[in-house]
Amino acid sequence: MISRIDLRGHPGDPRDLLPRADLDIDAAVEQVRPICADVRHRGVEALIDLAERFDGVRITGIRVPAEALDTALDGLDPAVRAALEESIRRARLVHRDQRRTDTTTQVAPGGTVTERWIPVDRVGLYVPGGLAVYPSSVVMNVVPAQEAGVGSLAVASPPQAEFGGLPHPTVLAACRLLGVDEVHAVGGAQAVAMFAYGVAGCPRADLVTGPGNVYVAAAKRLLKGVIGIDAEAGPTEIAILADDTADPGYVAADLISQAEHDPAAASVLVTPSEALAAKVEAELPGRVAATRHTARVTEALGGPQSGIVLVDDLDHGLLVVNAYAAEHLEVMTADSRALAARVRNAGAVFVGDFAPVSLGDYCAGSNHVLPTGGCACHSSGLSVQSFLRGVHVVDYDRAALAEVAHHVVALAEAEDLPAHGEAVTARLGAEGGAR
Ligand code: HSO
Ligand code: ZN
Repeated sequence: MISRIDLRGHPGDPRDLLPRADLDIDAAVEQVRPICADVRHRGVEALIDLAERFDGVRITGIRVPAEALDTALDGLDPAVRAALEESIRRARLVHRDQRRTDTTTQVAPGGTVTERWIPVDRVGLYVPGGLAVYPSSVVMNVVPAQEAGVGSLAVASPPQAEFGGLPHPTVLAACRLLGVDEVHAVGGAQAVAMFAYGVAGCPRADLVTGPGNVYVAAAKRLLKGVIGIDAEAGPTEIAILADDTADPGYVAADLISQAEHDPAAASVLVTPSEALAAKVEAELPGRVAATRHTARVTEALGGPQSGIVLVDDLDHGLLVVNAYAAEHLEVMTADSRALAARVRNAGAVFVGDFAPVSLGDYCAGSNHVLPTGGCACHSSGLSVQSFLRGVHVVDYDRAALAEVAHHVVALAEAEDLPAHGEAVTARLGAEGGAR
């Protein structure tokens, strides 16, 4: 059901020995290139044709009417509505605290540098449809954008034949709850192209965020530069660092929870305890058989990207999870808090017995759009910061410029760029900046 990888006695860099899926985005780039070009040249007409080809539904326009958003919210199960409202409330609390204030640094008398945090003007958010219908991802993308102060926000999600060519109603209801009124029935790579180039009724955006399949990731790779992107999200990952104090039932349930997303999802347990490994192996088959998505889960747990990794001790385990840099890392050990504080590489860390990843997926207040594929060693999850640019505003008076002029001239000469120095001395006259 899940393989074992024995790293005991291998104290070195474990990176190449760890299970990991690789996603061939480059191959998909060639497939999406003509699609993106088509959207660029034919706009809405191309989007309508592509919807017929990929989503199997002929639509007459891309913009979702306001009444459809209202209808979707009216039809939403009250329990789901209450859950989404609580998810939004908690996410707002956390993301509001992420907002940065501008800082002004007095560098010298009369010389300041202010860092201004300016939200991007317009963001496109892609929300997948089909197999994966994630209103929670609408929350996780929209809340930080709104808290950052982004003025214009549009959502794209694939048209669904069974809903008359509209995106999935729970996605529409989530948009309506969040106050997003610009929603387009556009899916896949063509949605990224629509945001990058703009079409009639959907002006180009500065940034596109949101999860998606390999074609969405490929379109982001292709159009990066034309438009800003968040990340090329890969299949979801959970790593669990646990010792023999952990409850094997919790560990097994959590490994299964993320395996449920995708046959390519990764579930990895890192433990120094043979006893825990054996108990988790014993727990899995019954739980997998009893869960709704048995086939998907079985494939994910059995795949080369998943496994139980045996380590010498918790310090070794820490080395391994830091090398793995999981999207989600749970720590369930005798002193989870102290160990979690030593984690350096993970998209998000879940501490102790009562913080499963699925809490973070929906209702912890944390963001669930996180770096995958080892990118957690250099990247952060989605946050208010993802929607802001820091702009340095340089404000020096004459005296402050004069004081530092000779240094500018010296560096300009050293780089053989004398005109750089002259731009300074031209302002200071004969008495110049030399001091
Ligand atoms: N675990 C996914 C997010 C998600 N889970 C959405 C359920 N719905 C990636 O972090
Ligand atoms: Zn999840």
